[in-house]
Amino acid sequence: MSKKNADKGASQGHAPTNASDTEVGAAGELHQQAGGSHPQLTTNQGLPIADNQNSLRANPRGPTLLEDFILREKIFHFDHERIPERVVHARGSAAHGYFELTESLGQYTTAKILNEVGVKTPVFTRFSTVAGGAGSVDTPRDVRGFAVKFYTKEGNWDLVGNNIPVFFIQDAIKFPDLVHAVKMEPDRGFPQAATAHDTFWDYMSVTPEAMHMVMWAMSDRTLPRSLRMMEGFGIHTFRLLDKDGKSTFVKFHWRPKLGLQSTVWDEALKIAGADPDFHRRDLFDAIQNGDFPEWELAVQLFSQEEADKFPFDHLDATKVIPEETVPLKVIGRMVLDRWPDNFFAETEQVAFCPSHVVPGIDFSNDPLLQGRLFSYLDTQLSRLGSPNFHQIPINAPKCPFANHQRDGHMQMTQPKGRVAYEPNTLAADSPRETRANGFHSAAVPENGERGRIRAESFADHYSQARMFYRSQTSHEQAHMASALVFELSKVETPRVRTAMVGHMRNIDEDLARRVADGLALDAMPDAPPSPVPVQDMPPSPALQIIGKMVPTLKGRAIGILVADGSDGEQVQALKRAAMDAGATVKIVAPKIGGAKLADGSKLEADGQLQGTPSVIFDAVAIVLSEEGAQMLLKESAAIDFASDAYVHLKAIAASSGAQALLDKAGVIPDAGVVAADDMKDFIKAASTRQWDREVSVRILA
Ligand code: HDE
Repeated sequence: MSKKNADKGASQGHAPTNASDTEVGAAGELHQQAGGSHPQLTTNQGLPIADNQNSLRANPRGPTLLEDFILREKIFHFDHERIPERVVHARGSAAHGYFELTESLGQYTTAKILNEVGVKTPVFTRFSTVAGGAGSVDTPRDVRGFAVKFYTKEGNWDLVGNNIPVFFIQDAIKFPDLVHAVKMEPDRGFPQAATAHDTFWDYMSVTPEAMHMVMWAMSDRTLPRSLRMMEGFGIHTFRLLDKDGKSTFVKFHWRPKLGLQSTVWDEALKIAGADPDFHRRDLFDAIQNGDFPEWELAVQLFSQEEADKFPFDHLDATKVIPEETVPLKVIGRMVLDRWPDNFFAETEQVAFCPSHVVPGIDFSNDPLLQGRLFSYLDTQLSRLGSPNFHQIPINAPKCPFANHQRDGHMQMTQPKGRVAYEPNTLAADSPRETRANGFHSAAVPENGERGRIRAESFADHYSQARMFYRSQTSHEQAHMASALVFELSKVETPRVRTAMVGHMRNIDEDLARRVADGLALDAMPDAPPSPVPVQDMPPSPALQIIGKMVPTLKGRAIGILVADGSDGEQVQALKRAAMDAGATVKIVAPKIGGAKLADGSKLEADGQLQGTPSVIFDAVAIVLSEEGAQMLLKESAAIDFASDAYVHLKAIAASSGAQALLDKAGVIPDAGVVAADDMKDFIKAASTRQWDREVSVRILA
């Protein structure tokens, strides 16, 4: 038990025992105890437990007795430890922190959190993948959830967004179909956490409104290097309301301080094997090291009159409002500075609901958002088991809250008095509605015909998909085409493959040709008719990743491979230069105990070579003597270390002794392959990826 937890236990009022550090139990087991005073182990009723190792038996080798209530209580509780995982976004990692407003939106909204500059509001932020189960890996090709709970003075505000600013569908009624299509196929129970299968692409092929999001999903946005290097988006248009009830439309954007960065697909696949918890560990390590992840919060503000002039509908969640049309205004920052004490109590039990807003923030008529307003509250009941889930500490507002709702499973409060209704004349101190500062919905006129209708302004499914594709760098376009080829190559039904290529023709003929070629289609399929002409919108370079990557070593990790005979001074110089530039550094050696350096000293390793491949680093240094390199030629993990770093477009610094290993790994000198004593070049090359190398290591579509 850590000192911190031991202190907590002691403060719960248990009398400490005088346990020695090692005790011998009746059956001869050794009971190792951490130093310090231990609180008494008890049942859930507070009964001190004398023996936690042996159940109650009829005789030493006889049957266990039903009477053993201590055994039964322990096993009973264990049997019920799991709760249903989230139906989507089951796999997630979260952290505490704060939001600080830097620029007031007082002109547009009464929401205190958007008025009080400099005030720090506590937040809890959960990042997630969408399709996989709670135990799935961190790095599939998938959208990432980006959900922030602000514990404001006026109640909890949940901004439940994603790392992509658009969505697959325009209406919530399609969501169960979409999710059923992407999840593992129901008859066979696979694939886990993957879009590369028939049902997903079949559904896409008959859902033209998804095409813009398909482009984003096939881009490097779905392969984030770190949760700290992703943008976040509220997606929908929301409203801000001022004190007179005047409303302004708003879109919310999170922008990471470390800039955007992604992995390459082959790397993401290999990370999944090397470290299934890659993103969770990265977030944990950063926070534990005091390297607190940070994002800017920015808004796009626009009026109804401006919205009316957009060549798309601002209520359609499959559309972005280009930054070039409505610029981003930075209004604050979020810093995550504390890892949860307990994963289940906080990260698993946190319940986000887009319907959690505060006075001064309201919804738009986006039909996707409107459906979400029901779904999240509803799903928490099956997940958390009680309408009182708001009382779980991670979900409870940090401001006072009071009403006349009563009872229900797992009610934790004990309301006093005879009055549980409002209005009343009996209880002078009972909670009352307050018009002045209470929540008001936007008073907007509604007219038109009732019906199951999709507005005509929602009919353009291809123009923004085209804009997104054409806004990318040539490297990113090649990644998108290759991703489509990979995904559709996993599809067994030829019709689905060709139908998707047909949709691509409406987006970009060159893209369609590249994908058709990658699939070896005999003929170009027809493009499906588009209900409206596809427009050539001006490109938006803000939609790139490579364009937005910050060349820095901050938040990045460097691995230095050493073996017996390595030059210690060279290793230390590289380590210092990388750390000075903000990187974390790990020494990797064939044995965890370390390597015996050229000067006879020993250098301890942070990771053993076979379990610490280069895929978990952003750049590597290989510091070997000639003998060391000869020895490692027989170790495939060493060859992979060099060749993976090379094909994943990472900088490699190498000692002259390492040449034999580089040769065997197929590393060909280029701007990113530098001498180990060339610190400046290494730091520069390590701060980015060697995109130009890609054509020589991979056949892209
Ligand atoms: Fe969600 N979504 N969603 N979603 N969503 C859930 O709520 C739903 C959508 C998002 O870390 C569920 O608590 C519907 C868009 C995040 O706990 C569920 C529709 C966006 C998370 C649900 C959408 C999101 C969820 C499952 C279509 C980006 C994880 C568990 C109308 C703006 C939150 C839960 C966390 C989770 C429903 C579409 C983001 C079932 C019906 C669009 C980040 O209620």
